[in-house]
Amino acid sequence: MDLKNIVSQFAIKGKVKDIAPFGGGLINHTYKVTTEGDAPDYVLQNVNVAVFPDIDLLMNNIVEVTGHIRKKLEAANTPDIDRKVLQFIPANDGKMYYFDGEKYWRIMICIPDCVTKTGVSIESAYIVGETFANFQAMLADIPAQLGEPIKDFHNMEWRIQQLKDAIAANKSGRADEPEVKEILKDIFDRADEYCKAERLYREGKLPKRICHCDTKVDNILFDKDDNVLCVIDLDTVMPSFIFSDFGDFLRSAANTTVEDDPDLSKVSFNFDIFKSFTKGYLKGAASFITPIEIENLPFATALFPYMTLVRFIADYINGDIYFHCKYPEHNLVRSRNQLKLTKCVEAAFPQMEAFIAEQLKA
Ligand code: GN1
Ligand code: MG
Repeated sequence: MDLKNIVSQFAIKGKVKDIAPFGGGLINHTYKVTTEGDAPDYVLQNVNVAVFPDIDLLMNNIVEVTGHIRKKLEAANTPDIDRKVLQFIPANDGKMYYFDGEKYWRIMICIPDCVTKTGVSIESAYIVGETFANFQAMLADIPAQLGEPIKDFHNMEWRIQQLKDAIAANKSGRADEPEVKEILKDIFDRADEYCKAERLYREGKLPKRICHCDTKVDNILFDKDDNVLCVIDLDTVMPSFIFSDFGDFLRSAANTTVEDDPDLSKVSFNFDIFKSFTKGYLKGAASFITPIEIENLPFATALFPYMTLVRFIADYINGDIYFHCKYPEHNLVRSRNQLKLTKCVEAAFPQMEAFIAEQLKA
């Protein structure tokens, strides 16, 4: 079925002028639907059901989350609400997706006059920290029970197990490459330490809260003046440790280059971004954050480059079946990059701890 035909299955306004590929996500395929005249433009997505097998659970989560956030924004008399929360449009049969016999599709209104970025300024890192903390605070009292669209998504113990399974199966033969073996040694030397959050959770010391779970910089829409409009890519919103949103944001924002830069000399940890983001986050999270969560923010900052490294190298060994790759070594390049970042963040532990202690005194 052609894309125009798919769009016509949804209750959208206006006449379609153009449909073109859009954005750089690694999981779903995304298109921008431009309409004629005053009608809004739309974003059409083909949902990757290999990754999100339960589309009803997924879309139900998203409808609950966007609805709850919209109500909060309305209650606070926030101006320009349509640019501050996503709005999905039902299909003609009332469902929040359309199945064409092969693929699952959904459509949302394209927020006008916004930009995405691959990096943030020191000033905007503060605002983004506050934004993510507010996002968690707004969802703290959502009445609906949200499901896990990807089971154990940010469970480090599970990610280590997946890596072990990938190595045991060694489908691509890549687990035997000398460089891969070296990377694996670095990973397994650290595995116990990085599974700390799951242990604290089992001991009843660490809570789970509703988190976004994919807070990389390119999942935020900014207006032309660098203000945050809203958080997008809500597929992974689910109960998790707050480390998810804190750590995953810094993984992209505090890396001095992109996650797949092959030039490792460009990878380092931008401590000024960490400081500014942490300040904003602590301010926004003051209503809910507990001492054990605060104490582990440096851990969270290292956890996400580490977890993403584990996921990239597992996918490399599995033969590139999960993340879209532009060339055969892409997942290996991403892995090297995230390992370097993990080490840079680890080296900054004493400074991170000192900075947070200072914030608590202030
Ligand atoms: C994927 O879809 P995208 O590109 O926003 C992945 C994240 C990874 C990220 C790495 C559902 O996010 O967990 O951190 O790639 N999303 C899923 O770039 O696996
Ligand atoms: Mg994305």
